[in-house]
Amino acid sequence: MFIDELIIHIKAGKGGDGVVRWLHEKDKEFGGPSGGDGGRGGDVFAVSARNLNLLARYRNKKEFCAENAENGKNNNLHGASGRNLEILLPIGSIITNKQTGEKIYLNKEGEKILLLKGGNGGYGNEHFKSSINQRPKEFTKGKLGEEADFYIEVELIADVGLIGLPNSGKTSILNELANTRGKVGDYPFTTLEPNLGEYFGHIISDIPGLIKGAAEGKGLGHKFLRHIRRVKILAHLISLENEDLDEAYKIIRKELGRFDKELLDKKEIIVLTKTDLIKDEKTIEKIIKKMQKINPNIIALTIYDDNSVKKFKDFLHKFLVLCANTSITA
Ligand SMILES: Nc1nc2c(ncn2[C@@H]2O[C@H](COP(=O)(O)OP(=O)(O)O)[C@@H](O)[C@H]2O)c(=O)[nH]1
Ligand SMILES: [Mg+2]
Repeated sequence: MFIDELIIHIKAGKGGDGVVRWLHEKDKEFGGPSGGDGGRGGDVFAVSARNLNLLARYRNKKEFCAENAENGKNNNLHGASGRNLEILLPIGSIITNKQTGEKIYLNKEGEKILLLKGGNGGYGNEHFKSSINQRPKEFTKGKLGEEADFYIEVELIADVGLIGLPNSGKTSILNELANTRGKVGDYPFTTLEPNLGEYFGHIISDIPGLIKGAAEGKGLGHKFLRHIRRVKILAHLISLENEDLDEAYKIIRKELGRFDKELLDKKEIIVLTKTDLIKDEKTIEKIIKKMQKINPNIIALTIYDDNSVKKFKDFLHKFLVLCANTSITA
């Protein structure tokens, strides 16, 4: 199951207490102080990884703790520090500390960001020794580690987002581009989770479940719409099976706009799919001409013809390069 939001409680480790100990020396009735300091409690870090299924791992575990430190020891030995805790989270995670409101974005692979600090260790009685106090009995306790609830949500970060009505061929194209193994089916909602693939260094994301009413929560669309926010360009797929292509296009655009107007400003290409279903080339050309009025960046393909898939790949690659060179960030 794909999980893209979660609340967890995290605690950094407690510092160890300082202790009161005395040296035991031969021939001396009273040895000096020798209580060591407590160790430092473990810190907690978020570490980003390229694995979308990470949140699902934490579904049944809502408490996370770094290790507590050890108390001080005799002979002035410090207690061992607690081990740090690293929580692996997917790239694209937005982590909100619910106590402070602070937000952290994990945008790149391998980022490591401090979430909570472990508590400092307390002082042992050796620390309090001075010329006027040879036998201090003071010590301090270790401090508690920081702790907080965190809301974690994931927004996919991708170069290309494949959108379109169910059955438009999104998963099939992702499979062609990236050799992924998404489920392909001729009934709606085969893809219940977004699939990601890589094509020559570009991350391609298959965004399923967009239907009429998705922005209001119909189907599963609302769950996936937010993943479009951080996609650089949209590849809008329209199957030639649709009797009214214009209408099919508009349904999706309307949902995008309803969810977030800014999604409509993203660079978009139109991909007419399943050209094999129309035998007459001229009809396809006519359709392309007509749809070009909506968006001149248009291409038609069938996954059953390698040549047309290759043309699409080149087209997509060129478009991505063009967007990068004109520094389009939307
Ligand atoms: N005839 C034809 N069928 C296709 C083509 N691409 C995909 N399909 C079929 O259309 C159905 C839906 O495809 P899928 O990739 O699951 O669409 P998605 O719902 O948009 O992800 C599947 O049965 C595919 O085999 C194509 O180019 N031509
Ligand atoms: Mg699909």
